[in-house]
Amino acid sequence: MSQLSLAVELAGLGLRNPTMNAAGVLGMSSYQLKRLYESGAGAVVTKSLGRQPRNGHPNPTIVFVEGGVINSMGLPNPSAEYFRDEIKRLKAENIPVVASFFAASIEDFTYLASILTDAGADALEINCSCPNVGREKCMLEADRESLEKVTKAVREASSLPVFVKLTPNVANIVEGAKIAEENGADGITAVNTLKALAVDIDLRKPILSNIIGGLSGPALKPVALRCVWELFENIEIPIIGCGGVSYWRDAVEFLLCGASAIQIGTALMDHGVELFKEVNEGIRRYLEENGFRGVKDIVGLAHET
Ligand code: RRO
Repeated sequence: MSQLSLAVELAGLGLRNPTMNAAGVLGMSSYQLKRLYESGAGAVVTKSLGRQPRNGHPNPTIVFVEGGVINSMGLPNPSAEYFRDEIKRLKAENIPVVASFFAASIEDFTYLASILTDAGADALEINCSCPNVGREKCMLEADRESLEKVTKAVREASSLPVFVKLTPNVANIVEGAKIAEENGADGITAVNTLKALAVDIDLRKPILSNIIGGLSGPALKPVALRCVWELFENIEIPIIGCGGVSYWRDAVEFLLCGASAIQIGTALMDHGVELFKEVNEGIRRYLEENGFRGVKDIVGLAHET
């Protein structure tokens, strides 16, 4: 029996392997999340939850483009209040749960952090990077002051590990990450989707009802890798890589660039939930064949000269 283990630790959160789903993909119920865990995910991430239930934007909210998908779902979710029992169901089965949430005010961020903590979540992921709600002012992406206040407020409201999910839609992703780190974040999830647009030439109109959406999938991967690379060189807290992981090799690329764990989103639509097993087996094979003993051995290795 090999001594090799895929287990990782993220700011005190111990996981059996470094994979999770990305927030928003198959995270709308405990049933879906349980299925992800049973398929091999190391932890599961809820759909981003708000204070009130939301239906999201009218259709079309998703369009397949070359190299990925553009979505403008508009934060549909059943509310954090409703999700409390879903989290409790997952915790009754010892499933590690990362609760993703968003709000439009500091007061709501604080409220959500405390009810999700009380529900039993293992970690919080602050979504301050949704590309699809700018007009409603929940979009904190390039706003340093809000990022500082939100991180600080959530940090004070919860003793759980706090991850801050950042947007790639900024000139310098390190700035936001440093603000989050200085204000108590335990990790950075990099990245959310990249602002994008698709056009229907017959209708001569943008396809999505919201016009602009967020690009995910293979086309996002090189951008996400670049962000993880820059973050690893500039912050101390762990990085969770997200953006275009479709095969085990992609996961290894993220680990080598400095991610301590990875999230898979869009590829679950094409490859199904079996992908977690394939990715974990691929990482294990790679570690074995190259003489490494664990995931930690390769985190950031591509930075070594
Ligand atoms: O629901 C969405 O429109 C959405 C969210 Br909350 C997000 O964080 N990222 C994204 O691409 N879509």
